[in-house]
Amino acid sequence: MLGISFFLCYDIWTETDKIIHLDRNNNYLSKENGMKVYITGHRNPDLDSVCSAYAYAALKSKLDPDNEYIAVRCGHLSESCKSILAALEINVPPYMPNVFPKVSDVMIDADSHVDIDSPLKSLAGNYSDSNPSVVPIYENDKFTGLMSVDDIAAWLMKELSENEVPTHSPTIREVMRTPGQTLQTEDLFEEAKISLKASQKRGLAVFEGKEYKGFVTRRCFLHVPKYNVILVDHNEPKQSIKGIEEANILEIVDHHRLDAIKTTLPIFIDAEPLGSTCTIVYQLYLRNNVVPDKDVAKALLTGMISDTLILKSPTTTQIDVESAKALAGIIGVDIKEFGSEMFSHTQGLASTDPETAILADFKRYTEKGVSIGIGQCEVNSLHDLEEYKAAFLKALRGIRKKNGLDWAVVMITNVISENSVLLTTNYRSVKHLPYTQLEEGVLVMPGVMSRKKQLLPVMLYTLGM
Ligand SMILES: [Mn+2]
Repeated sequence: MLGISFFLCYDIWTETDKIIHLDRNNNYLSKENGMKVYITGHRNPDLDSVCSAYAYAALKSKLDPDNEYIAVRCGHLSESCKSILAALEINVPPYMPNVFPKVSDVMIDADSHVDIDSPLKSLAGNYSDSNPSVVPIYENDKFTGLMSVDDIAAWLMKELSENEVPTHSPTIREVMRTPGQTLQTEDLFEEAKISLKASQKRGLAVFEGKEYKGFVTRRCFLHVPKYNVILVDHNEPKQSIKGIEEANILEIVDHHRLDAIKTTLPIFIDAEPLGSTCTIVYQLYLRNNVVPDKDVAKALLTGMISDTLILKSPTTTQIDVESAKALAGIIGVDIKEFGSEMFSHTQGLASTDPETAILADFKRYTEKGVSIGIGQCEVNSLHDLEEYKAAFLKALRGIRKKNGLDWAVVMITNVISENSVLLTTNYRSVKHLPYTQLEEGVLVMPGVMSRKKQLLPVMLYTLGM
């Protein structure tokens, strides 16, 4: 399937009747088999990433039923994300670690069952039709190995070296030689290609675990298959699914700064400085006159509420507010109640591993030769801060050291009361921060909710003091 879609893309340059192009609804038109398109958010996926991937896959499937749109996530979810998605009964996109081409993308599924005790000549039909270089052979319906044309030639040459003509018509068992090495469906295309070359065999059998799945021949490796991918909630290749450099990027829908990968073909990009990617996806529903169903609306509102901290973060725009209202209407909920309910499933920080919690959303910046790291954790109450603050400060010092940072901080944001507490390592600029210090390493930041719009600029400013 992937091989086919690769050729279709390639055909843009060669055959106009097989062209894939975008129609006015951004559908990929092809007259051939449907292609598989994977929609993924960034690594360390957050709610906006998984929800926008899910909702956009639903929209694309509706607009373009000829192709298959599959939402995936390229990383593992935090415990908080997991419990929120579970509580809201939102479908979690399956985990897909990479888009490197694999053996499963080029292997041939064998549908014919040739038994090892059948006469060799029973294959005469196969050879007159298609000239297979290998044929999968079974014994009592269990795969035993691949018989290659080399096996037949070797048997024949041995016969001819001893007799004028072959003495008898052999069975496959007599002709077939010992099986060679095998491959796994998940093996990488490039590595499998090298294995096959080195094996001197014409084909290798492919297994998934212990189960026989098909085989590959040298012909399978003539063209590199490419995965088709749509990126949501990110555009930088280093934040994307592994192997993205080798994939076809078909679209980008995002609300971050642009540092995208170079593409071969013109692509659809919707990058807008809105509060969440889910808001952009909702705008795409509107533009295409599609009303999201309740499940999709719930996912979209979840991503929006999560990225904008219940529409309170300074990244929130009027479009986010209006979109959230419309979605809340579809679901039949009150935004504030929905948000509080959602964040009530966030894991309390006292029960988490401090390092994991800080690194779950940790961004690094280098400015004026100073390297800083800022983590952010969202909570719905700061009443239990006493219980975990010492452990968090200790973890923060460890993170600073391990990552060679000059200054490491974590902002713990109460999304309900719209305040944050800043935990910080010892650094000379701490005394210049315009926040009240409660005790060493602990500062209160009333009204501060955004790392990129509020805290980061202040921290960068103090570096020059
Ligand atoms: Mn986002």
